[in-house]
Amino acid sequence: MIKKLQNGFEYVEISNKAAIAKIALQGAHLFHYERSSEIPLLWLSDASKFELGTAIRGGVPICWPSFGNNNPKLPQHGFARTVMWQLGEIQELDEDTTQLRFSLEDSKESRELWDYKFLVELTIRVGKTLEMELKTTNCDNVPFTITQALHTYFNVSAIEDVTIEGLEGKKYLDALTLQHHTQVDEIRFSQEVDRVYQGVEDTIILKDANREIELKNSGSKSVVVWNPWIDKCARMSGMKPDAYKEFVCIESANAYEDKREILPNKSHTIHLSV
Ligand code: TA6
Repeated sequence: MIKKLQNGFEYVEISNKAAIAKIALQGAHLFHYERSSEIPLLWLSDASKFELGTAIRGGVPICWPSFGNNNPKLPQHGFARTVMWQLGEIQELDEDTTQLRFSLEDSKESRELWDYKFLVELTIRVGKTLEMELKTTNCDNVPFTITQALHTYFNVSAIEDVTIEGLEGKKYLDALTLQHHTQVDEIRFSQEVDRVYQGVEDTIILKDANREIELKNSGSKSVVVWNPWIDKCARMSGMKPDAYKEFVCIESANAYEDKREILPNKSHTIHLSV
């Protein structure tokens, strides 16, 4: 079940009647999910590196214990996506659904960056639906606060044909201008978009030229919508210059004011079903 690339990079490959998936042990990073007789749901850069210590460009990077770069002691989007996770149980729940569990605990290295004891568990169910549950448990004797995101890159046929519905009326921070706005209509793309929506509880619909994708989140009231467009895409690592045409990120998050304080021996779970 565990495969290795020539450079030793390890991943798990899952195949059942409903779907196939590939998950790297580094970052418990789901980088491929494809339902039977459909095109892949997740986008993966063909310029992405599969090297230890470098986040894969695409799929679902786990941003944890921080989203963005608000904590100067931590790398952008935290350290969870570039460290090795433990692969736990793999269960065939039925012929259409495989469940995998990954875990990450604090270490001497992690405590030098973020001085708390923790257990993070990722459960992925691969089937006709993709489900991801990211559970953080505070194993320390003091409270800690996290921000996090399932930073999902969705494969689209052409970004200019994409609309995102379900965020109408929601307030958002424009990360490019640091201004706050309210979303009026569905979201369309004709320039760089980097927005953190708050108060989100509804289903989000990604409409592409040839399919509609419904996202349902729980444990999360913030959603990040991002496409780098031309100039930022040209500056991004692991991306070819025209990659911006092929994906949009809709990220199930606890970001900015949706940060979560977790008390000792308590947990918080963010859940995505798509
Ligand atoms: O989620 C949007 C964002 O914060 C963008 O600002 C952009 O930086 C993107 O994440 C990718 O970040 P990364 O660290 O993966 O290059």
